[in-house]
Amino acid sequence: MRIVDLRSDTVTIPPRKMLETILEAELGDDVYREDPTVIKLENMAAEIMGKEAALLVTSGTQANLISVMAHTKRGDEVILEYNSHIYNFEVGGLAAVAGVLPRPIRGVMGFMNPADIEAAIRPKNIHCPETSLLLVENTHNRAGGTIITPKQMEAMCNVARKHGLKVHVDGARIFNAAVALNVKPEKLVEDADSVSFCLSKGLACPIGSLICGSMEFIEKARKIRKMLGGGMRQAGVIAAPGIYALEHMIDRLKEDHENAKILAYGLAKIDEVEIDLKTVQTNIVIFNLKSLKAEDVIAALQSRGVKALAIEPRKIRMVTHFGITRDDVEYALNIFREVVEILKDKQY
Ligand code: TLP
Repeated sequence: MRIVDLRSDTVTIPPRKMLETILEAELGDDVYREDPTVIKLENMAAEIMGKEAALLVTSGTQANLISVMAHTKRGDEVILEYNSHIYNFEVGGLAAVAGVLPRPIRGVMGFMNPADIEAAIRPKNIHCPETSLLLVENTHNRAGGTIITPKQMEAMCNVARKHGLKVHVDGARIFNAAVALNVKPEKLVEDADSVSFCLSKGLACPIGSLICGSMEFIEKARKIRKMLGGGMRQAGVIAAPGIYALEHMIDRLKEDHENAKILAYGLAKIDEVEIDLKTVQTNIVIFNLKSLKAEDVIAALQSRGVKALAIEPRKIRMVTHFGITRDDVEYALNIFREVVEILKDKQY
């Protein structure tokens, strides 16, 4: 059966050329900082993000957790967006491991109004925790892969800065934002203290994320990574595909964005679907069903080889990526139409 897997860009299979770089990679023990391939990748990442240094870690979740721990002390409060990945889908590591108090505020397409941020910052008072960090997600996954522009970043960071907060960007998909806006990634994080990004999403690597920030911050992060069991030895086997990805896989994200638009416009024509096309800015398509249950639609799609995620009782997420062609999108749309018709018929 033909499979079109739109569950996530995390399902990408690395291209052969990327995997071949592993065999050629010069390796060493990275805990001793002796892996030249890791050092090369970290230097590339730091340069791309306009920061002093970078650190290779195992995953986006680990990158965010380490970053929070490096910026805060236990008992601090951190401000983040209500639907952010860190708050909802990182197993509560923020509270359980970092020991900080999350203070969620509602944003619009991931952007938090500076006035709302300011209102959430605790006063200097003996009764209150200290607010020490603002977390921003770019692109914002649950909002539909929406972009936080440099101007929006500046507005949020200005208020954070005014009150002495640090700013960390969960840039799991920051290259999608940069490519869509046609700006350098560093432009999106110049007002932030740190940024993490994933190699294993749209960039199609098998493993890995990077944290970028000041030398001092990265040294702290390196020690925390070791404490969390994330110190790796011949990690050049992870870094080599990462280098390949930074050199070859960024520009092609455009294709994923085009395919996401085709998918979204196709879905918008289906009566059962309710979609806000403004939110389709990169490679994520999130939409509501008017009367059908998402789990029923997902099951019917799955039995026909099209995979997607039910993210709420009537909400579905589809993500385009390296493994998805325009033809796959057209095929998935046809299957989706067929499934909706069948399920609607059953309703009556
Ligand atoms: N997101 C995954 C799942 O966890 C839902 C996905 O399929 O979208 N930040 C953001 C914005 C993310 O979307 C994700 C992963 C992470 C961090 C965590 O990255 P990993 O999965 O590498 O720990």
